[in-house]
Order: sequence, then structure tokens, then C-alpha cells
Amino acid sequence: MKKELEAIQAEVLQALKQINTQDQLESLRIEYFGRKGKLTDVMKGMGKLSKEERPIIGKLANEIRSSLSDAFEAAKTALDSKQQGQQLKAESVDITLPGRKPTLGKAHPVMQILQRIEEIFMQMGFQVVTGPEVETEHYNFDALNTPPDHPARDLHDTFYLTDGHLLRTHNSPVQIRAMENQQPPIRIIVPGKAYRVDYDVSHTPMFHQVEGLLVDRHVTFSELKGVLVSFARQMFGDQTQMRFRPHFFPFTEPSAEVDISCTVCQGKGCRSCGHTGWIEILGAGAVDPEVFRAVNYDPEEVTGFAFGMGVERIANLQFRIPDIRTFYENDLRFLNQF
Ligand code: 2NL
Repeated sequence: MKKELEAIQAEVLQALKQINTQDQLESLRIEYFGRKGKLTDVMKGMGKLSKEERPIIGKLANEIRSSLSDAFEAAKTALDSKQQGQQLKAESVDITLPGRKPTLGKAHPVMQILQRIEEIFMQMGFQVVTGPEVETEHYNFDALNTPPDHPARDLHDTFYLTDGHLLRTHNSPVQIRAMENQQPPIRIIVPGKAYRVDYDVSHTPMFHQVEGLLVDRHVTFSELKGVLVSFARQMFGDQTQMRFRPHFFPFTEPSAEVDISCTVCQGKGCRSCGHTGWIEILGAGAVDPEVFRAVNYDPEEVTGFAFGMGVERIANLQFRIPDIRTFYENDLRFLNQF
């Protein structure tokens, strides 16, 4: 039995040297120390020994058992640290690699143009004013001398909400509110969103407008012209020419549509300007006396001019985009170009 025990000890110590994983170690432990293990089997046979032999073999068995148990413990520790070393190596980070560049966002192309327009008018002394996008018929139409049967009021053109509310179809209502709240002189621009039932290459149901209003004593059409020419030359370049074509708006009299010399061909005529050399950029006029009466200004005392422009249209010209709907598809491949 002594020989058997010593043989087992040698066997186990030899086997431990071949162990590579925790699983192998555990199988080996079960093979010898488990309920049906080889060492356990030998120990079970101790009952058959004589009284004299039993304490000697028992002592030896306990010593072997305990020394093997220590050997297992040592093997386990060695495997643990080997495994940890491998894991650290596998998960190591190369701190000399360059970092990932954070992508910086920027203003939407329509906003870039809007900001530039604001900058130019602010520098000419205009204050930037904003107001509600949900309006009443009074502020959007009545106060702007737009009769009840005017086509602009049509359900097909205006987004009507409940309780007599609507989405403003232009930014003029903000200017009506500004006139109600302060006395002349007034020199403001109103940037922001407007809404119309319209959708094609040059119209989206939501679009951006900048309207401008100047009211004081003795304001004339020539000041309107001076302000607009100055704006156009700063926006489109020093060589830009401007022309006023007679037009009609309910809220201005006289009214004009305003063209600039084509930014593509410098007025020579090309496909962009329909071979006319001119491109329409805004509408303008002298404020109609009826509009002044609606805000309790005396048309005998003050005069003024107003204008309105579509921002997407200007962005279109500046960036040469054929279809303005692409501004609102939010395709980053498109937007990242600006
Ligand atoms: C256009 C034309 C225009 C105005 C807007 C205005 C506002 C008040 C009084 C008088 Cl409070 N007029 N606004 C005047 C003329 C033209 O816009 O084609 N916009 C895209």
C-alpha cells in the first residue's frame, strides 16, 4: 500500500507538469481526489490493514494527500498568472496609434446664407426681430391689406389650423406686431420660417424668409433702392447690377420685383437666367397707407418701405443647387459639401 501511495504521488506530480489549462487541472483532481478517484480508492482500502500498519500508512497517506493538494494549489496559481498574462497581452492597447478625429458639425447651408443676410442688414443698422409661426388671419392677411377673397388666402395655399389660426405664409405679421408695439422710427429685419402649400423644384412647404421694414418721416423709394443695392453688392459682389420691375403686392404701393444681374454669366445671358441676364431675388415696395392705418400710424406723418426675400432661393443662387428640396432631405453627402 505504501508503494501504491508513492506511485500515485509520482504519477500526479508527473501529470501536473503536463497541465496547460484549468480544465485539465480539474479533471486531474477528479481523477485522483474525486469520490471515485485513485487516491480515494487506495484510502478506502485502509480498513483492511492491521492495527500496527494503519497509523503508519494513515500518516503517510495524509502527508501525500496534503503535499499533492499543495502541488495542485501551486499549479492553479501558476496557470492563473499565465492566463492573466496572456489576457493582458491580447487586450493591450497601442497608445502610439493616432486618435480618432471628432467630426465637427456646422450650420446648415440655408442657415449659413440666412446668417450672412442678417449680418449685412445689421451692419446697415437694422435690428433682428422674430415672432410666432402660428398666427391669426388678422396678422397674416387683414392687417396687410389682403382682402378676404384674395387668392393667397385659398385653402390650397395656406395651412389653416383650428380656431382661426394658421401657419404664417410670410414673415410680415411679425412686422405688424413690431409696429403695434413701438413708434417710428423702425428699422428691422425678420428672419424665420414661413409655410405655404407648395412643393416642386423651387418650393418646399416650409421655407425661410427675411423680411425688412423701415418706417420714419420722409422715407422715399430711393432709400429702399440704396439699401437693396448695398445688400446685393455685399451678398453677390461689387459688380452686381439691380433692376426694379413694377409689380403688385396688397401691402405695398408702389411695388416692385427686384432682379440682380445673373451671378453665373454676369448679365450676358445663360441657361441659369433664361437668357435674360437677370435673376429675381426679392419683392419690395413703399408700405401701403392701409397697412399703416391697421397699426394706428398716421400715413400723413410717416412713410416706409418693406421687402421680402426667400432664403432658399438666395442659397440656390449662391451654391448653384438645381432643386431646393435637396436642402431638406438631410442627406449628409449633400450637406457636407457646404
Ligand atoms: C416677396 C415679397 C414682400 C413685403 C414683403 C411688407 C411687410 C409689411 C408691410 C409691407 Cl409689415 N410690406 N412686406 C413687402 C413687399 C414684398 O415680399 O416676394 N417675398 C418673397
